[in-house]
Amino acid sequence: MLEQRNEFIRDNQELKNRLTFLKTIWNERKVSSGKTQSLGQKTQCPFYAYYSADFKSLPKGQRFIYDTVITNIGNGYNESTGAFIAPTFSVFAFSWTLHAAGRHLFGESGQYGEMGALLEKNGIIKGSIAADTEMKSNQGTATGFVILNLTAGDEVKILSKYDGQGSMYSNDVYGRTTFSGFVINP
Ligand SMILES: [Ca+2]
Repeated sequence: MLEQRNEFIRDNQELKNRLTFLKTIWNERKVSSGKTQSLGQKTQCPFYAYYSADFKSLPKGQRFIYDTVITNIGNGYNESTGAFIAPTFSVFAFSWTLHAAGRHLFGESGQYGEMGALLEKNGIIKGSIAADTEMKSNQGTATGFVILNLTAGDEVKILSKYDGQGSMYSNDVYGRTTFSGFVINP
């Protein structure tokens, strides 16, 4: 009888612990997400941002700042820092693009567009793309895609891999420079 009672108490405590854990997750998601979206949208935290205009290639180590935000449910993406901060723990997919211009768009001379773009999670490289063109009117394009396991607070950003050359496109004729992501399976 005493043993059964102890077992009951243990089971009860375990259930309480699980409930507390689930409440914590639920509250984290409520706090980090907007209040107007449905649960499915909230927990998927989708974002999509792009450069509003063509730009000069960036020097080594400089981060990409995607200034135009189309989608940002959960506010994980910050358009002033260019970084995505995971609002929740989950498996995320990210995609990012580059379009090297075969034209001198900012009065430069010599080399045409060339850049590398690293995707970093908490300062560690998790993805890498590069786009390069050596010829006038030719274009180099690259797209990256990664799947990452993140915990709440992890930072994902895109950085220039080396000193770039020339100009990069971000327009609706030659292609937008974009950064996007979402939770695969909330
Ligand atoms: Ca080159």
